[in-house]
Amino acid sequence: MKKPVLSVWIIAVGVLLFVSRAYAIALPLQVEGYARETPPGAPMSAAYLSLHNTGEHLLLLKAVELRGKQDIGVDLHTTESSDGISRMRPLEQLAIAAGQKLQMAPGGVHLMIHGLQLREGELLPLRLVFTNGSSLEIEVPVVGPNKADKEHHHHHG
Ligand SMILES: [Cu+2]
Repeated sequence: MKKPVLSVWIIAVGVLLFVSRAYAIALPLQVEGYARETPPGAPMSAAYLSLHNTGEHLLLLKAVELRGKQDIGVDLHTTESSDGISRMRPLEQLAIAAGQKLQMAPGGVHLMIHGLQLREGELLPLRLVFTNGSSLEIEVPVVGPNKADKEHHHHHG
């Protein structure tokens, strides 16, 4: 009895692997963004992405990694205010609905980068990991504080 059950599982896992790999090749996501230069003496900085899901399925971003530096933490945060005080809260995952363009912004959803000094002009190599097993590698520019503000206003203008 056990052998047939096991072989069915192997086939099922094989099919799943094939499907997720095929899906990864055509991840329908347009990403833009920037990171802010780390202020002098600050232990962390933030990055903001715009994620446009051009596909027909919900995408769940579950992790962001800094490529080549696994000891550096990149956290998904959201900002909540209660009693006039805003606090950052970690997000387990970030949902991007089909057709939705999710815009991270100061005071909202953002990426928090710990343990790395970001300098204006650098490129930050990130890997976005999704719950369906696919991932996307991107690079975002590091901008200085004045430029980041201009960029922010530009997106909303
Ligand atoms: Cu944060």
